[in-house]
Amino acid sequence: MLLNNRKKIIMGVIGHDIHSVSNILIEQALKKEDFDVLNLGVDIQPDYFRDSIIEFGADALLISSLNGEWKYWIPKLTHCLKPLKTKPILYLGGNILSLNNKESKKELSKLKTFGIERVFDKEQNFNNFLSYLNKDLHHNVL
Ligand code: B12
Repeated sequence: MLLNNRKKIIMGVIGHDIHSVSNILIEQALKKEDFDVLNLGVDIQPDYFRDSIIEFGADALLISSLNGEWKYWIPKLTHCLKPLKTKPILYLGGNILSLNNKESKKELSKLKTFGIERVFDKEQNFNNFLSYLNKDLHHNVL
């Protein structure tokens, strides 16, 4: 069996969210960057993320939420990943933060308590995300 040392990434859209466009685009962009990508697609519940991490092994888990359901699902995901000995770095992107500045600060700090350090809201540049991902995975800065 040939082994490679490409970093492994699992991605999917959490909850009952069926917005698929960004999911497809992000997968294509990551494959060009030479990552091993397992795309679970849309409508993905926490236990499926967990089982995939166990099966595939993952250095990073990219969670998308476009329809606002993340507030319900992220606490459930955190609970579900708790028993894992090695956890991937968690990234959350999509339509995440409120427009209200005060509210969005609260949301960010809440996400930190759930172990999500990297949040990429809708208007953020994708290259910015890729540079964080490369730094996190290749230099273990978190
Ligand atoms: C197309 C669309 C649909 C289609 C989806 C078809 C499909 N196969 O994907 C249909 C009609 C099915 C749909 C349904 C619904 N939708 Co809709 N939809 C949209 C729309 C118009 C475009 C989404 C899109 O494809 N954008 C293009 C992609 C490329 O952009 P993106 O999704 O924003 O993703 C970018 C970033 O967010 C980022 N990103 C995404 N994930 C991640 C992850 C990481 C790690 C990183 C770094 C970046 C990242 O990358 C992308 C490129 O920049 C948006 C409005 C809009 N203009 O955004 C509403 C929108 C997302 N929908 C919305 C809603 C409310 C719904 C429904 C609940 C409506 C209803 N009442 O039924 C349902 C939900 C269905 C469900 N179960 O999820 C809301 C969500 C509001 C919220 N977040 O609170 C929006 C914002 C419309 C609005 N202004 O109200 N929708």
